[in-house]
Amino acid sequence: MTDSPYRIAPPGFTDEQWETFERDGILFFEDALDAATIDELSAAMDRVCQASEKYQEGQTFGSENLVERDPAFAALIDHPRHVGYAYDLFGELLKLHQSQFFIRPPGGERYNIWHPDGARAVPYGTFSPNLPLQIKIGFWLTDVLEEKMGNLVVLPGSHREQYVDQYDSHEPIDGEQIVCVRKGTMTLMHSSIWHRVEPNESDVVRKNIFYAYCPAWVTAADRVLSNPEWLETLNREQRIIMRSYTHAYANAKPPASEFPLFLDRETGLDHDPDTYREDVQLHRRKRMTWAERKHALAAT
Ligand SMILES: O=C(O)CCC(=O)C(=O)O
Repeated sequence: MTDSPYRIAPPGFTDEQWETFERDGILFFEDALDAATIDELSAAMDRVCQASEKYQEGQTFGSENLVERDPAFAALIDHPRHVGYAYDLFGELLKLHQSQFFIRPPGGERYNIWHPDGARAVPYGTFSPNLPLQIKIGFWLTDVLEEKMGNLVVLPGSHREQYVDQYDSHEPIDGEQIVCVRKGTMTLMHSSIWHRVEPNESDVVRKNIFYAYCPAWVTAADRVLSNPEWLETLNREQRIIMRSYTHAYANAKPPASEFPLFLDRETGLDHDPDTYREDVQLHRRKRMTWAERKHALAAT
């Protein structure tokens, strides 16, 4: 037990999961969501659809910045089911990059062509060839058990490739994986992995949610600033992870009040021991991420 007001970082990668993530660029967690959670999130999706003037039943529909649209989505910002994985990568500068859902009905248009996520002209991999600058967590709310159900399609291992011949097309690629998942599955994807979407020729509407995370200084995809009144409704960690700064440089150098975001899972500390003199202030200290430590160990 600790009397610290701060939370210990929730669980993240096991060594085996890390090895698979580094090799394939994607992880699958079956039965990550129980039936009640699937129902709760599906109901929140329905509320967002009903509140939108653009929603038309039977048409492909997507919505962004979900977190501000329904409390069920705000609760996912720092949910211990997945946030520890994002913290393992982005550490004390963790930020929510995007929260979005997709509804892909039978025959729906606008299924995506091959692409990686992130910057185009100079992609993330140029700067960070080994560690991701963005990850995307997927929550699958409907069974997608066969091909041609509006599936996500990934090319495992392609997160280190900056060129793919089939870019801008739907052409199949040898080695691609047409993702077939049961509802309740969570996926965790390196955002530089190449992916596309299958047409939906089934009679089932595909529904899923994506939450992407990145370091604070990477620009968000679905907002510039969050509504200050809405931010007040969040807990401390959720509010920090939204990184809604009116002073731009705070994205790189957040205020002292935002440290620690979490305490170290193993030591329970808010800092890395033996790195600086005692008097160096916490918000000015570098803390190693779990993934950084893992790479450092692998290099020795
Ligand atoms: O709908 C999907 O499964 C994937 C959407 C997509 O390509 C993306 O989020 O970048």
